[in-house]
Amino acid sequence: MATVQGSHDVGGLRIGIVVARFNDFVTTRLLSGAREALAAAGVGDDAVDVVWVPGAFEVPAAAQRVALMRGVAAVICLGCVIRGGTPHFDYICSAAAHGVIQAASLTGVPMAFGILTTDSVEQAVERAAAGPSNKGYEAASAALEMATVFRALGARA
Ligand code: INI
Repeated sequence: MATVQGSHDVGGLRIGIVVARFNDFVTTRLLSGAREALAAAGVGDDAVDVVWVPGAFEVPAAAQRVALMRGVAAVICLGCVIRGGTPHFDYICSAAAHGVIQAASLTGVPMAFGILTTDSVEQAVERAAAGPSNKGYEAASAALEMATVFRALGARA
Protein backbone atom coordinates (compact mmCIF):
# COMPACT_ATOMS: atom_id res chain seq x y z
CA MET A 1 0.00 0.00 0.00
CA ALA A 2 1.28 3.46 -0.84
CA THR A 3 0.23 6.58 0.98
CA VAL A 4 0.68 9.98 -0.62
CA GLN A 5 0.31 13.10 1.46
CA GLY A 6 1.38 16.71 1.61
CA SER A 7 4.61 17.82 3.21
CA HIS A 8 6.08 20.89 4.86
CA ASP A 9 8.73 21.17 2.17
CA VAL A 10 7.64 24.27 0.25
CA GLY A 11 11.02 24.77 -1.43
CA GLY A 12 10.68 25.77 -5.07
CA LEU A 13 6.91 26.20 -4.94
CA ARG A 14 5.47 29.22 -6.75
CA ILE A 15 1.98 30.24 -5.61
CA GLY A 16 -0.55 32.44 -7.41
CA ILE A 17 -3.22 34.43 -5.62
CA VAL A 18 -6.23 35.83 -7.48
CA VAL A 19 -8.20 38.30 -5.39
CA ALA A 20 -11.43 40.14 -6.18
CA ARG A 21 -11.60 43.89 -5.50
CA PHE A 22 -15.37 43.89 -4.88
CA ASN A 23 -15.94 44.16 -1.11
CA ASP A 24 -12.26 44.90 -0.70
CA PHE A 25 -12.76 45.82 2.95
CA VAL A 26 -13.05 42.03 3.35
CA THR A 27 -10.86 40.71 0.52
CA THR A 28 -7.80 42.69 1.63
CA ARG A 29 -8.10 40.86 4.98
CA LEU A 30 -8.41 37.52 3.21
CA LEU A 31 -5.28 38.40 1.26
CA SER A 32 -3.44 39.26 4.47
CA GLY A 33 -4.49 35.91 5.93
CA ALA A 34 -3.31 34.04 2.86
CA ARG A 35 0.05 35.84 2.89
CA GLU A 36 0.44 35.14 6.58
CA ALA A 37 -0.13 31.41 6.03
CA LEU A 38 2.34 31.32 3.13
CA ALA A 39 4.97 33.18 5.14
CA ALA A 40 4.42 30.91 8.16
CA ALA A 41 4.97 27.89 5.91
CA GLY A 42 8.21 29.35 4.56
CA VAL A 43 7.03 30.58 1.16
CA GLY A 44 8.91 33.80 0.42
CA ASP A 45 7.26 36.90 -1.06
CA ASP A 46 9.32 36.46 -4.21
CA ALA A 47 7.55 33.13 -4.83
CA VAL A 48 4.07 34.67 -4.72
CA ASP A 49 2.17 36.42 -7.54
CA VAL A 50 -0.92 38.44 -6.57
CA VAL A 51 -3.45 39.30 -9.29
CA TRP A 52 -6.39 41.64 -8.61
CA VAL A 53 -9.63 41.31 -10.60
CA PRO A 54 -12.91 43.28 -10.44
CA GLY A 55 -15.17 40.74 -8.72
CA ALA A 56 -15.69 37.10 -7.80
CA PHE A 57 -17.21 36.46 -11.22
CA GLU A 58 -13.84 37.25 -12.84
CA VAL A 59 -11.76 35.09 -10.49
CA PRO A 60 -11.98 31.77 -12.41
CA ALA A 61 -10.78 33.17 -15.74
CA ALA A 62 -7.83 34.89 -14.10
CA ALA A 63 -7.06 31.81 -11.98
CA GLN A 64 -6.88 29.73 -15.15
CA ARG A 65 -4.37 32.16 -16.68
CA VAL A 66 -2.29 32.32 -13.51
CA ALA A 67 -2.21 28.52 -13.31
CA LEU A 68 -0.58 28.46 -16.73
CA MET A 69 2.23 30.81 -15.67
CA ARG A 70 5.56 29.03 -15.46
CA GLY A 71 6.16 27.16 -12.24
CA VAL A 72 2.87 27.98 -10.49
CA ALA A 73 2.09 25.01 -8.24
CA ALA A 74 -1.28 26.17 -6.88
CA VAL A 75 -3.66 29.11 -7.07
CA ILE A 76 -5.49 30.66 -4.11
CA CYS A 77 -8.80 32.23 -5.12
CA LEU A 78 -10.10 34.99 -2.85
CA GLY A 79 -13.30 36.99 -2.95
CA CYS A 80 -16.37 37.98 -1.01
CA VAL A 81 -19.95 37.75 -2.22
CA ILE A 82 -22.56 39.10 0.17
CA ARG A 83 -26.23 38.23 -0.34
CA GLY A 84 -28.41 41.09 -1.55
CA GLY A 85 -32.08 41.24 -2.37
CA THR A 86 -31.87 39.72 -5.85
CA PRO A 87 -30.81 36.38 -7.40
CA HIS A 88 -27.54 38.05 -8.47
CA PHE A 89 -25.82 36.53 -5.43
CA ASP A 90 -26.67 32.98 -6.52
CA TYR A 91 -25.42 33.51 -10.07
CA ILE A 92 -22.10 34.99 -8.94
CA CYS A 93 -21.51 32.31 -6.28
CA SER A 94 -22.37 29.50 -8.65
CA ALA A 95 -20.22 30.89 -11.45
CA ALA A 96 -17.29 31.42 -9.08
CA ALA A 97 -17.43 27.95 -7.51
CA HIS A 98 -17.99 26.06 -10.75
CA GLY A 99 -15.49 28.22 -12.58
CA VAL A 100 -12.71 27.65 -10.07
CA ILE A 101 -13.06 23.87 -10.05
CA GLN A 102 -13.31 23.86 -13.85
CA ALA A 103 -10.13 25.93 -14.10
CA ALA A 104 -8.36 23.50 -11.77
CA SER A 105 -9.55 20.53 -13.83
CA LEU A 106 -8.59 22.12 -17.14
CA THR A 107 -5.11 23.15 -16.04
CA GLY A 108 -4.28 20.33 -13.66
CA VAL A 109 -3.13 22.94 -11.15
CA PRO A 110 -4.81 22.76 -7.72
CA MET A 111 -6.88 25.74 -6.67
CA ALA A 112 -8.13 26.69 -3.24
CA PHE A 113 -11.56 28.28 -2.87
CA GLY A 114 -11.31 31.23 -0.52
CA ILE A 115 -14.33 33.07 -1.86
CA LEU A 116 -16.72 33.91 0.96
CA THR A 117 -20.43 33.59 0.22
CA THR A 118 -22.27 35.09 3.16
CA ASP A 119 -25.69 36.33 4.17
CA SER A 120 -24.37 39.46 5.85
CA VAL A 121 -21.42 41.83 6.17
CA GLU A 122 -20.98 40.64 9.75
CA GLN A 123 -20.53 37.03 8.65
CA ALA A 124 -17.98 38.11 6.06
CA VAL A 125 -15.96 40.25 8.48
CA GLU A 126 -15.97 37.43 11.05
CA ARG A 127 -14.50 34.99 8.50
CA ALA A 128 -11.82 37.47 7.49
CA ALA A 129 -10.61 38.24 11.03
CA ALA A 130 -6.90 37.85 11.74
CA GLY A 131 -5.61 34.40 12.69
CA PRO A 132 -5.74 30.79 11.47
CA SER A 133 -9.57 30.82 11.15
CA ASN A 134 -9.26 33.55 8.50
CA LYS A 135 -10.62 31.93 5.32
CA GLY A 136 -7.73 33.31 3.28
CA TYR A 137 -5.33 31.64 5.71
CA GLU A 138 -7.29 28.38 5.41
CA ALA A 139 -7.32 28.58 1.61
CA ALA A 140 -3.56 29.17 1.49
CA SER A 141 -2.94 26.20 3.78
CA ALA A 142 -5.12 24.00 1.54
CA ALA A 143 -3.31 25.28 -1.57
CA LEU A 144 0.09 24.41 -0.08
CA GLU A 145 -1.05 20.95 0.93
CA MET A 146 -2.44 20.31 -2.54
CA ALA A 147 0.71 21.66 -4.19
CA THR A 148 2.88 19.28 -2.20
CA VAL A 149 0.48 16.37 -2.77
CA PHE A 150 0.54 17.01 -6.54
CA ARG A 151 4.35 17.24 -6.46
CA ALA A 152 4.49 13.90 -4.66
CA LEU A 153 2.08 12.38 -7.17
CA GLY A 154 4.17 13.79 -10.03
CA ALA A 155 7.27 12.15 -8.62
CA ARG A 156 5.46 8.80 -8.80
CA ALA A 157 4.15 9.24 -12.36
N1 INI B 1 -18.76 40.64 -6.93
C1 INI B 1 -18.26 40.19 -5.76
O1 INI B 1 -17.10 39.76 -5.72
N2 INI B 1 -19.03 40.20 -4.64
C2 INI B 1 -20.31 40.66 -4.65
O2 INI B 1 -20.94 40.66 -3.56
C3 INI B 1 -20.85 41.13 -5.86
N3 INI B 1 -22.20 41.64 -5.91
O3 INI B 1 -22.88 41.65 -4.88
O4 INI B 1 -22.68 42.06 -6.94
C4 INI B 1 -20.04 41.12 -7.02
N4 INI B 1 -20.48 41.57 -8.20
C5 INI B 1 -19.59 41.87 -9.30
C6 INI B 1 -19.27 40.65 -10.17
O5 INI B 1 -18.39 39.76 -9.50
C7 INI B 1 -18.60 41.06 -11.48
O6 INI B 1 -17.42 41.76 -11.19
C8 INI B 1 -19.52 41.95 -12.33
O7 INI B 1 -20.76 41.28 -12.56
C9 INI B 1 -18.85 42.23 -13.71
O8 INI B 1 -18.65 41.03 -14.45
